[in-house]
Amino acid sequence: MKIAVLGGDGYLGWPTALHLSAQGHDILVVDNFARRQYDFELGAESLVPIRSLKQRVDKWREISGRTIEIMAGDLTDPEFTYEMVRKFTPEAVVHFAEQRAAPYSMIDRSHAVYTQVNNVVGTLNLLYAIAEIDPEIHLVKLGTMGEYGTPNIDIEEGFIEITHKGRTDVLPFPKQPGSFYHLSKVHDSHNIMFATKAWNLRSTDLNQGVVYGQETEETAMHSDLATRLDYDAVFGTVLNRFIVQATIGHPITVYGTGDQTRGMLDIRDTLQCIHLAIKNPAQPGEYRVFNQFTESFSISQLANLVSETFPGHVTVEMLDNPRTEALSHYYNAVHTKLLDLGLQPHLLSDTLISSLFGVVEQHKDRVDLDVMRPSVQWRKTSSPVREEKVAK
Ligand code: NAD
Ligand code: USQ
Repeated sequence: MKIAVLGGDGYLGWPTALHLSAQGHDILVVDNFARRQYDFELGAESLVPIRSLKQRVDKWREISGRTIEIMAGDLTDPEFTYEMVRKFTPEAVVHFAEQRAAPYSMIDRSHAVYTQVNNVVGTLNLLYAIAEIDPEIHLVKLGTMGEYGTPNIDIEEGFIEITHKGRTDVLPFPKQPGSFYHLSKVHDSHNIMFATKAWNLRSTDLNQGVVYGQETEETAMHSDLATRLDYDAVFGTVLNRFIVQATIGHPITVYGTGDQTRGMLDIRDTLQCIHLAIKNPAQPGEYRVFNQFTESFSISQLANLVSETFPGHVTVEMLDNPRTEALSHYYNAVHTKLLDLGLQPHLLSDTLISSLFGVVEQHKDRVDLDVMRPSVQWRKTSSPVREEKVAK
């Protein structure tokens, strides 16, 4: 198949592009390199060194004999987005290309606005391009489990049957997201559902949990094929951060009581899930939602797992939670649709954690302690424009 991987220079997009290419598909990678810019802005860097997109693609051609095409551009630019769809004529589009860090979206007004404009407008341009150029294209869009929040009932896969005053309907599951980033995904979901019905599109919304891990079968073939590993307090995700912290002898930073629970998955399962969604496309007019995670853990459980697996001494520090989120809460989310399609999960194991210790050990001299502690506070609004007005 011809598959466009949007955001294909990122943590998940790059290994997905490689994996789909290795399965024999023709791949186009699209990216505007915003992720590399955020690093400059934040003074942070991937722990594992990463090559430029061109170097990555050249190395892959040398190793596998397969070509991955590149188009550099921004999805918020409609001309670029239309041109990309028109020129490449994809059968499926995998859309990773969004600003994806909740803390980044909560820095201040301009980062919240940037996140929502980038994510919502990019997706809207893509929906129009697909509808006007080829409505047969299957859109596989990365959403997030965080769209649902933490309700006191079981979380269903996208939709819930509700009986109200004697009448029954199947309705989108209520959304209670916890950051302007997570809200952008909710807005995307509504736009995709509406456009799919209005224009008879095919779409799959993958509500993915927190991803951990760094190596996949293809990225492990050569260091030039490595994907990024973020550990800073803005882009680093929880288990990856805990593993880096344990390895360098930094306390593991549990926010709040550590009772908050999240659905999680191994990076290799992200690749498997995307491939399964593409192989089993949505029907015309169908908007479907898959909950893409394999296990749930509380933050304290993750801290304990890392402490117990690490061969040396580990300390755990309970920090005041910089976020606004429920701590003690019920969490039971359905996740059967991808298993029904054949997903074979890589469950979290001591072996995986130990192999990540190994990856971190190789690069631990690159850790910058200045970016480790949380710097963004959910409860504080800091808006330079407003402060200026107040000062006057
Ligand atoms: P990432 O930031 O590493 O990759 C996203 C890529 O998209 C980057 O390379 C960036 O430059 C590009 N991009 C952003 N805006 C763009 C635009 N307007 N036009 C073109 N390219 C643009 O993020 P990731 O961790 O690989 O996540 C990929 C997707 O998966 C995101 O949509 C994210 O919300 C979702 N997701 C990630 C996780 C996780 O734990 N990493 C979990 C659940 C869902
Ligand atoms: N946390 C800590 N200590 C840390 C870092 C995080 O206790 O050092 C806690 C947070 O308070 C939160 C949980 O760990 O309760 C998860 O935080 P995270 O930064 O790992 O993940 P999150 O902000 O939810 O975002 C990540 C990705 C995002 C994706 C989301 C999936 O960055 O793109 O959408 O995971 S989900 O969580 O299901 O919404």
